[in-house]
Amino acid sequence: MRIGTHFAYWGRTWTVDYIALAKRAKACGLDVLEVGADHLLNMTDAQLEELRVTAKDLGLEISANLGPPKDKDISSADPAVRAAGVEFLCGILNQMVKLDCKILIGACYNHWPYDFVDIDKEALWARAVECLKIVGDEAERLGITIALEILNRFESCILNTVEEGLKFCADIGKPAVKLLLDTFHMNIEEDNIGDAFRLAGDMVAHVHVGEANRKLPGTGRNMPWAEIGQALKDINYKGMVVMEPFLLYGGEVGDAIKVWRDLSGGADDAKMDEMMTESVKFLRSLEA
Ligand SMILES: [Mn+2]
Repeated sequence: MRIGTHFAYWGRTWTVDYIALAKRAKACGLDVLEVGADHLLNMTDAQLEELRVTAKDLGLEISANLGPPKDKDISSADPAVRAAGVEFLCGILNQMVKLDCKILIGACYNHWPYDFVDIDKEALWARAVECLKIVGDEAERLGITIALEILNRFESCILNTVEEGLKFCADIGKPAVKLLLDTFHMNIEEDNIGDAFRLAGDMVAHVHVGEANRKLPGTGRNMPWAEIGQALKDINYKGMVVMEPFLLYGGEVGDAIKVWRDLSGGADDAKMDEMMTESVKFLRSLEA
């Protein structure tokens, strides 16, 4: 099991020093650092190369997590916005090659955080499918997998369940386009989390893990971790298992994730690392 975390665990801003975070992630026992995919567009080739070499030397893999902005939403009714969205996604894929990053994940099919101004689901779905056919071909050409994240009803009106995700991928019909299943969202929308993983089967290209309140895996009592571990074995899942723990109140990260209180227990930097290290051990114990 290759265990990772979203980079924003450690901070309140989306802008970070990835070189420092890569070292910190490795020190916590992590195998994967999930970075902000849109950040790659603002990085120079030299910066991408520095991060690629740093990660390679550390034995750390990089995944790229995207929440597209509204003006680059491929589900938009405006053809110019859709065209900008396709260009944006293809641009990110090409930057990922320079980083030797093989997986783009997230709500790539619309914008995030979604504003729910347009809730014509069928039309949003159809437009996003057409654009993802183009982006899916580019991903395949570059050897990259796109894992579309199934989100809960408060974050998306397109994909809320694995059943919908499978239909969406079938409509796209491109081998590079698969699914991301996230326990936080599944806990809200699926009847049974283990069954949902088994239903998705080999279409699961990426997994996000977190407690129901987005705390670190293993720190709560509600999430059926043993069942989740068994389901991943049942589907012979070999991809990354990436945490998305959001504990810090305030700042642009806390505001976007809607963290309205401190969930860290007043942790300082050292304590944040200690808690991450413990959670990595917990996830590894699920493999046994
Ligand atoms: Mn997620």
